[in-house]
Amino acid sequence: MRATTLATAAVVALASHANADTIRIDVGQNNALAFSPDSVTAKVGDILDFHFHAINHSVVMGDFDTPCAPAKTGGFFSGFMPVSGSGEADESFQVKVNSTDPIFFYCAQNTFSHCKSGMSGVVNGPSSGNTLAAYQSAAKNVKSASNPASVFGGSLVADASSSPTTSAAAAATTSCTVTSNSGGGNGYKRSTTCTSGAGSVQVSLGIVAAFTFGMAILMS
Ligand SMILES: [Cu+2]
Repeated sequence: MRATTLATAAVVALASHANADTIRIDVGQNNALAFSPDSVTAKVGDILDFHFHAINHSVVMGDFDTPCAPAKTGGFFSGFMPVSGSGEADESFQVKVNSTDPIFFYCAQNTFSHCKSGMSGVVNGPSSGNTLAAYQSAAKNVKSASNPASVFGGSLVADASSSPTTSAAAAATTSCTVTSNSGGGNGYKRSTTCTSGAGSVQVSLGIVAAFTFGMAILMS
């Protein structure tokens, strides 16, 4: 009986792996403080693929009970993704779904209070009880959003649909590791090491300086 259950589980795992889908979620598209879509259904093995739009968004996994704060165990954080002008960040953030339990996520940008304003979403959310609507309602009472100290829980992947600002980002399959990540969402420094087959490239985004300058104007 137990062996049968395990065998069945293995078959199910294999089957779901074979049919893994990549689920695109746009972050802040058309200047909306929103994820689009903000409610998705995913199975184990699927990939959540977050694409970041201007000006500076992020995605953090949270817990239903504490809106706009990082999950107490596990989770993920993309880092802040500054984008100047229009278009998308040169990397998307991909998270593998390991469970069909609800996964709440939000943007930790505090300039214009993104999470508080309803910038959150859910994977496999229930239709009643702990719903995304309930999460967003509770988020209105949160003083400010918070974010983990470093990027974790997913992979930054070169985004072919963006307009690359660096030659390294133009590589079709580039795997990147973020080596530093500081700031609470405004001025933001980013240092990414990307490997694109031919070797390792250090990418420094000039966009950061431009963005910080822009935010200084915005904040003054
Ligand atoms: Cu945001």
